[in-house]
Amino acid sequence: MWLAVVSQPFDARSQTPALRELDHDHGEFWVPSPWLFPASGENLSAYERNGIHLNAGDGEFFDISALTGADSTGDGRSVISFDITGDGMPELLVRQAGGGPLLVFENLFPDSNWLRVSLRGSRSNSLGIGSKIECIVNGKTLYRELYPGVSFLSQGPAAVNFGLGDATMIDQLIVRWPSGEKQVFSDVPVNSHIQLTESDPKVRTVIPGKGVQE
Ligand SMILES: [Ca+2]
Repeated sequence: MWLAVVSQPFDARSQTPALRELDHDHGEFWVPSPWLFPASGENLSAYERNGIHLNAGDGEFFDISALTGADSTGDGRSVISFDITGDGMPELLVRQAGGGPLLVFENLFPDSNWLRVSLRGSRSNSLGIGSKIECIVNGKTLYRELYPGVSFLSQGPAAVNFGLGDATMIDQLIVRWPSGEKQVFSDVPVNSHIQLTESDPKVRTVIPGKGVQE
């Protein structure tokens, strides 16, 4: 397949005609301006389907693309996770160049216990970006790294989520800050959004609409 799309013209109204006759039988197409692309119905990835895999937790991953309906043929460009519904289970937001500008996949997995962690640096950067967080629960260690800018032209919240299954207690939460400081927290409530501050042993909770509780 051959294609061409004019990139970043100085005038958004400008259009460039096709440079030669197109071979539509072999999938060639021409979009005269990038601003017209979403409405053109064309597809840069040749209708390749998006994929999503479920971590079984034992080293295996299951392809649940079709099962979840996430196998869109749109030109996916970025994906972030964020709990829109406020139940602790993160949704997926997929931004596409074609096939619909934005898809939101609500998390309908069975209810599970969870923990959301946001950070405030004192010696490190203010949002703790770059921190490594370990959550030890039921003898298993879950790893997260706080990097909200994870996808093309998109950014998720500066927080990490842990799915805890049926565990009602966290054995330990370990934060390794970019400054090199390591903190260990042992009294962490489940099913809550907590905020941890560098060099401060206090675990604060974040209540939607009310902010950080001391
Ligand atoms: Ca949710």
